[in-house]
Amino acid sequence: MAKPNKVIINCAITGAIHTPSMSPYLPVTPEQITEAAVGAAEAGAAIVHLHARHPETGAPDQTPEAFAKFLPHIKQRTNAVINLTTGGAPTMTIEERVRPAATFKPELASLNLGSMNFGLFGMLGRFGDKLKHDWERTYLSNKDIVFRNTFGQIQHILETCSGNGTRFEFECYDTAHLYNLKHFLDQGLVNGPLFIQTVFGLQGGIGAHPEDVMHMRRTADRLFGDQYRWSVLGAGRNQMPIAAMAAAMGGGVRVGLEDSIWIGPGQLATSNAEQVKRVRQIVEGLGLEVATPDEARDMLGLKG
Ligand code: KMH
Ligand code: ZN
Repeated sequence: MAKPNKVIINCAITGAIHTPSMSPYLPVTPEQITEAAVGAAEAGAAIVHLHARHPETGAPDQTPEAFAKFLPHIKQRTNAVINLTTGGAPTMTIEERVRPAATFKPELASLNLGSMNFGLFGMLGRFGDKLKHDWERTYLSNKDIVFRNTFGQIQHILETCSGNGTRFEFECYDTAHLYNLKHFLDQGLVNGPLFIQTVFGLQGGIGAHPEDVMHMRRTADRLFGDQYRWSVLGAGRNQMPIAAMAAAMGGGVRVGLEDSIWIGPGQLATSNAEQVKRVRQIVEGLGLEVATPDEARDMLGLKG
């Protein structure tokens, strides 16, 4: 892994996993997404990872028009690095998924490094009787979701976005995904510094045990040496423990309501900023410094 530096906080504002009935604090409208992103940046997030949603139903919406309703406002009000999803929702086609990044040419876009089962139904037990919209029940009941990210699809996203100067948050949900990324490095389709987001605790991906974290880290070290920047994302209750572990080992951290709607056991986070402040306390409590957006740009080789 590249030399430890300041800690990059990345905040994933709303995503496509949680649904509006689960938390009244999940940003859904363009105004809510804007305020949440600005609040996260003011609290210390150097990067904001963005999805869009339908303003009335809260369903994931990957149309460039939906992103256009908040992107200019976030850019105007913060210096945070804009990171657009190419994952969208696991039910979307690859062509739908790539359109926002292809249209807006952001500094960063997510790129998912392999196909996997995607167990959204794990949340039904807790929220089933609280779901207000039909689409939420259909979405969360589906036990057959495969999040498709074939080699051809990954290459398509790389080729579509790289020419725009967009670099990537490489999302790796298991060790095989690190090897897939190595394949693209060997092919010359990606180059360092790679920003590797290792994802823990999603049903269908690697678990969230400290041994899992260590295994991903060791594998990435062996495959990429000093050509990468490591970051972690722990789903749900794993968010803060895994962030603390990675920060202590020189990694970056991702928080945000996309990945967890919680701030403590049984306690909903009331904003993205609340999670950013919490992780910032952890980072600074370890005697580490949080990176500014420009420091993050420098560390990740972004176009600025
Ligand atoms: N929701 C995260 C676990 C993407 O946007 O490309 C994965 C994610 C996918 O952020
Ligand atoms: Zn995302």
